[in-house]
Amino acid sequence: MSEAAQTLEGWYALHDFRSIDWAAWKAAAESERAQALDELQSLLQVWSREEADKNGSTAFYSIVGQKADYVLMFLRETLEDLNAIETAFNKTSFAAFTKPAHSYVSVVELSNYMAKPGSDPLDNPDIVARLKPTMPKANHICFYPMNKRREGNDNWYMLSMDERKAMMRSHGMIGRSYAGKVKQIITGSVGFDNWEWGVTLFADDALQFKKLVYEMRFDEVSARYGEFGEFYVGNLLDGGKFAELLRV
Ligand code: 76R
Repeated sequence: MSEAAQTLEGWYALHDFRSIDWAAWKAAAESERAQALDELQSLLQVWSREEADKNGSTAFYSIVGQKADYVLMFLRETLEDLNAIETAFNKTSFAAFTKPAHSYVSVVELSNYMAKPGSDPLDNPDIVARLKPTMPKANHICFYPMNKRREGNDNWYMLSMDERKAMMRSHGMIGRSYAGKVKQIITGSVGFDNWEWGVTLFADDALQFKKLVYEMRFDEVSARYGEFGEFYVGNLLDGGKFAELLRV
């Protein structure tokens, strides 16, 4: 058996994609819409206080295209916290104007492929911070799930630790060349959801997603072993922008 990579886990993640029920929204009375928006704004305030207190982080983005209208991505200490957030949202009158579009459950993950031998990663404050990250308020988000292939001769899980390390190093070097332009959060979802990882990227310039993902396709670990699900891309929201978007 090949040696499994050691992973460190941080906050749990829920990507909650919803669509607006525009017919119901437009048919509602002005007062109902105002009430619904108020309830949503209160939750947004609760979530932003949790972020300020470093008890989690929340990202709020519109989604371009028909897969969803918006995503709320939550990072919290436990799966119970994520469940409580979902339930609190579902109890608002705003939720009645939304339809589920997609969701993804995972946990922030760092692997030891690039770790310095002999050191305890948890002594490194940068690593600890990456396990419980405050998500940046970048202009754009990009999310997609992925697997590492295990088919015939292309089976990631049959490779030796050294072979995987060499490939992950090359991957990491490409990634690092986008430092300052793209922020990535890798979340592991083996045992939690349909794919092995969720890839969430943040950037002020959306073209950097295309350039980064394209460049990585030529790198062996993506070219030979990467399998990808659906891509979601969107624009930064806040309570005010969302109210504007919903004005009918
Ligand atoms: O520097 C380090 O210590 C981290 C190095 C690193 C690891 C271990 C790293 C760097 N990644 C790692 C692991 Mn990544 N990453 C992806 C995708 O579209 C594709 O082809 C793949 C989707 C992108 C765009 C991306 C970006 N990475 C992983 C893993 C877990 C693998 C495992 O455990 O087997 C996956 C699934 C994955 C996928 N990667 C980086 C980036 C970027 C931008 C970096 C540099 C980040 C930084 O230095 O802050």
